[in-house]
This record gives sequence, structure tokens and C-alpha cells, in this order.
Amino acid sequence: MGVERTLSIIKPDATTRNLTGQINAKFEAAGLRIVAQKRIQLTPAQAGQFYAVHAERPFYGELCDFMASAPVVTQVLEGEGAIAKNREVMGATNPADAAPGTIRAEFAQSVGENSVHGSDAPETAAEEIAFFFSGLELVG
Ligand code: DAT
Ligand code: MG
Repeated sequence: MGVERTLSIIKPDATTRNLTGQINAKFEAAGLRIVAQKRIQLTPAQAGQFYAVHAERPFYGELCDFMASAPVVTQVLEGEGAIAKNREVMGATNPADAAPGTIRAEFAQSVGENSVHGSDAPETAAEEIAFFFSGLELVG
């Protein structure tokens, strides 16, 4: 598998509750290195572009509005098997199904307001990193 990079987003429900540091501590404890990070506020159109893969889902409008409702922290996490490791630290999409100790089990408020996003495969990780970061911003 080797060293990978993945795109992570700390979502509005978490940034507004001042949970950025606690969430970052979980990534670092799992051996994921935060190699790039910025706090930004998305427009609904930018959120829609990022989540275009879900455009046909019934919750798409709600998802885009939520992601644009307050600042997010976008980040690149690096480590051995980082894509799967990050998904493990995040926990299941629905916090009711998330394993104890995971970010979503501890912090998520609902299936929609679930505190974090993480890429799901090498191809999407590369696309999602390029959506938010230029090569100049990735110093390792
Ligand atoms: P994940 O974020 O675990 O990769 P996903 O890609 O299936 O999950 O969905 C993207 C986001 O869309 C998810 O984090 C929250 C929202 N979402 C998914 N299913 C939902 C549902 N049934 N109701 C409301 N929002 C949902
Ligand atoms: Mg997903």
C-alpha cells in the first residue's frame, strides 16, 4: 500500500463547536500527518461541485447548504495506508453505526452533520486534494 495522501474536511458542525483540535489529535494519534491545512468558507456552488457525485441523491441540496453554512477546515493527511486509516478513524457515515472511539461516534450530530469528510479511494483522493490545494501548498 505504501505512504498515501488523502483529503479530509472538518465540517461546519465541528468547526462551529470548536472541535478542530480534538479531531486533529485523533488523526495524529492514528499516525496520520497533517501535511496541509486551511480554514475556508465554501459557497453552496463550490460545495455542490465538490459533492457532484451525490447530485442525484435526495439529500444533495441539504448537504450543499450545510457544507456552506459555516467555515470548514480542509486538510491533506499523509501516512501508511492513509485513505483507509482515515476512514477507520472517522467511523461509519451514520454516527449510530460508528465504532466507539471514532470521530463520528464521539462528535457527529446526525448522518448529515457528521463532522468529517474523507476520500474513499486513491483516484478520489487525488482529485479532491487537487480541488482544494495547489502543489505549492503541499510541503510534506
Ligand atoms: P461518507 O461521508 O462516509 O463518505 P457518503 O459519501 O455516502 O458518506 O455521503 C457523503 C455525505 O452525504 C455524508 O458524509 C453525509 C451526507 N449523507 C449521506 N447519506 C445521507 C443521508 N441518508 N441523509 C442525509 N445526509 C446524508
Ligand atoms: Mg464519501
